[in-house]
Amino acid sequence: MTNDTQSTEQTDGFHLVIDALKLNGIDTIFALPGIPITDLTRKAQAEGIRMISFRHEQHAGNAAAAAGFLTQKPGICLTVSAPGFLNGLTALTNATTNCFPMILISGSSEREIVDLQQGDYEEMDQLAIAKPLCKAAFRVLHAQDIGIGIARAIRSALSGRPGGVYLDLPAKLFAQTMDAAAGKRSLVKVVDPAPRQLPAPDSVKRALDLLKGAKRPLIVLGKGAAYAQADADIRALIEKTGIPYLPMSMAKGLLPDTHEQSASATRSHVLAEADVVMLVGARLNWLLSHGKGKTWGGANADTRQFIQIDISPTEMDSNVPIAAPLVGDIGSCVSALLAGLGSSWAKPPAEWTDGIKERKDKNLSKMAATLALNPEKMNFHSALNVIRNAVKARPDAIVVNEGANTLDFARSIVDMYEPRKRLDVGTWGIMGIGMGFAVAAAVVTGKPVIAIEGDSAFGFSGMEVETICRYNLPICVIVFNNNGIYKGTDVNPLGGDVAPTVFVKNARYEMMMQAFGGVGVLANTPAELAKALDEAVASGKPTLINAIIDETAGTESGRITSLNPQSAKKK
Ligand code: TPP
Repeated sequence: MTNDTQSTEQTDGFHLVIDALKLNGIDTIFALPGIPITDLTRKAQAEGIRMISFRHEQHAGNAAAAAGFLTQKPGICLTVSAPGFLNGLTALTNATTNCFPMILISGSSEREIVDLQQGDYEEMDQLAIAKPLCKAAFRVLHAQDIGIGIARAIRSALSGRPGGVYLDLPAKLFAQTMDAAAGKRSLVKVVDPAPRQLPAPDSVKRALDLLKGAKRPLIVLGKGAAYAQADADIRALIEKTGIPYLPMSMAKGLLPDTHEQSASATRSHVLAEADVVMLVGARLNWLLSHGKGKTWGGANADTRQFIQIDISPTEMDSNVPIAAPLVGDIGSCVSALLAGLGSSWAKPPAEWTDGIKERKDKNLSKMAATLALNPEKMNFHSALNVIRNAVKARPDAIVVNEGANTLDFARSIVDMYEPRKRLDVGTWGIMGIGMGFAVAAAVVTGKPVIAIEGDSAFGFSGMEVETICRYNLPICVIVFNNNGIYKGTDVNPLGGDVAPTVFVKNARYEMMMQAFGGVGVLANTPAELAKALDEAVASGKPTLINAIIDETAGTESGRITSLNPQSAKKK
């Protein structure tokens, strides 16, 4: 190093971390302060990073994951060592399962003591624990490596299939000093962190040939398609081919749910009867019954062929053979397909599309009749009808949704109109994403957020209503209060303690929001719910509506009752 590039000014680990994040366009951190990262949260805020501080790390982590999904930038969660790290780890693993880019940065204890297991404050070999649970894991020991460490974390989170990355920053690192100019030079601005991956021309042709020959084609859109932000091309592909499509739950809104080609209202029919299925950013996991079995039965069970668009080559043939794998980023694959359609693409046979339309119309009018039933009585349908109307009036609002019945009914009743407006329990069906996802949605988009929450689901992250109030976020939480998990009617056959699925009856959840200065409303009727929701969305004030739902209305595990193991022993 020459003298003229050296300065007398010093920098340190704290500032190098902040500068490296800022250099890469990171403007928000979701955190929970404590040793050794308290000062990092303060200094980051002082340097202009938006610091959103939570009450529990899992929710900070979920917020980071949702921010990653919405923005295609890795969401950052910052925690303390051992317990804080572990609290964040569920969110990191969930993000990886969902293919959302996020980075969990945790402070850690002294390596020398941890490795000799000498009992340090919050001692834990965090790197080893994180490794099998996320996409990549790194540790930085020297201040001059912070730039590279953060660059590796960003590239790992975003490139190929996105996912969760763990970055371990030992306490000692933060106070390490180095020459400021050299520090600046050590930082890395990641160039093209998610490079486009073009599909091979022969694989595009193979896919198009298969699609062309189909008599009953179907397109399935997954949340990967929503993440890709290739909205216009995806819509053009569907409209130009005329192929019916099914959106998975977080792909709802990529095209409006009211689109004439949507086959959602006749899902079981199209899955059972399609002869060629093109998966776009959707995996053949349990949510699609692994591409086989009864769901995929019907006339074409043995001859059905799949086309799969995915950035990860090893996703192909994971459950059933894929006749036409299309490996690449979704935007590139879809635009290559579009280019290959030509001007004389024949729409699918009318026999297929007319049959779908007929079934769909029948099911939609059945649904309309159910929604119109007992407008005074509060149950899943009447309450969700109110929310359905509210989202129709504000299609830019983001819906967060968790629970069992609350999730399954909301998914089919509440239509979405715009891409990436629905965030939910995802691939794992995990409870606890509610308030973290809601906070992230409000923070990164500034749009109104409507969180539709089962009362059990809400309980996992309920304390974050304080966070919502503290940052005055435009979030309306609606708790579907049916007194328990699935429903509130179980009884203990022996008497004594209440049944394990039942909560305190008639709980006043709205008071939790009032406790922190937000608006709390008890809604006993759909009219009360509609009024409170309209006011919440119009005012943007933090609101919690305690929607009292008939406690007998739910079913065990919502629509996945069959996954519950049955006891072989007769009573
Ligand atoms: N713990 C986690 C982390 N995730 C889970 N999915 C579960 C437990 C099991 N589980 C699935 S749905 C659910 C639970 C506990 C709650 C269902 O009750 P509620 O949220 O009140 O919704 P409802 O069916 O009443 O609408």
